[in-house]
Amino acid sequence: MTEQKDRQKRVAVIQDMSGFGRCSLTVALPLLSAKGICACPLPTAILSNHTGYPSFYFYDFTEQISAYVEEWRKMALFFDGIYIGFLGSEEQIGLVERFIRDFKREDTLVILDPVMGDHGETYATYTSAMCREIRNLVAKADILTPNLTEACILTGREYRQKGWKRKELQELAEDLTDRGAGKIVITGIEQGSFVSNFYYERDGEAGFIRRKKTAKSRPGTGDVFASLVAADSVNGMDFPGAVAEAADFVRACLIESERQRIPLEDGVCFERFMYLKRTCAARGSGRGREL
Ligand code: PXL
Repeated sequence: MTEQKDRQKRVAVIQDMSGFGRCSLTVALPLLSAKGICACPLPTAILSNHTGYPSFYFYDFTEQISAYVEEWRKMALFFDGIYIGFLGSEEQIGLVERFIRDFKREDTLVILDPVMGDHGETYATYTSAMCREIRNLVAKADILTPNLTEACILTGREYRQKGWKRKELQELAEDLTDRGAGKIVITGIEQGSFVSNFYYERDGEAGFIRRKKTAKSRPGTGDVFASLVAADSVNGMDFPGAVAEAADFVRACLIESERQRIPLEDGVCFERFMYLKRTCAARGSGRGREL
């Protein structure tokens, strides 16, 4: 039987559920849904709020994952995308590798946002063993979306906030493709009054998507960015196009969040932009306005 051409896409989203602070699943699920994708969460941890706040409740979901996934296996589910973000334990990395082995079909895209840290520091629940093990997942990723801190951790380079030359970024990206990743976008590179994203496709294009820095950086923007790149890629958009749309969307969210004086740690009010034409599934439907 031939597959219906406009069949709805389905993506497994492997990340934590944080009740407050706009990150991971609470960002990924609505954004993927708005892109017309059926998003299926596989929680890695349950938190009251993200780890950037001074205090948080953290429930590691590792022990539940096998039984949870076994039910999906019984249902013979398949996915057009497997999108991985914040993980809860070192052991989960092996479970994710197994998930990819069991659920990846020939045309399934694996999108890895190697969430580990930002601004040169690792997040509170990430151990050095976890960071080391995440390198194993890089080899399985069709698309990898590290920020500069994470790209440095993955390749064993020293982090610095500023002064990255194109040649260095190209070498960094090549190092990651040598480790097995297909397409890379390194996010949040400060270049004077701009914030750049450097994209690199093995055997393909490379370049900068640069946007004027107009607001302070905030947590969760990496999750918004990766979710849009994941959704657009699964929907068949070219990689530079997906990166550019994500960069525009994050910038609009940052500006609006600052205008509304939302506390920095509460992330970005992406919900305000969900109806916009370029970001919702009904692209070209005539509703909403361009970013
Ligand atoms: O935005 C990345 C992220 C995801 N999930 C949790 C986090 C963070 C960053 O702090 O704490 C729980």
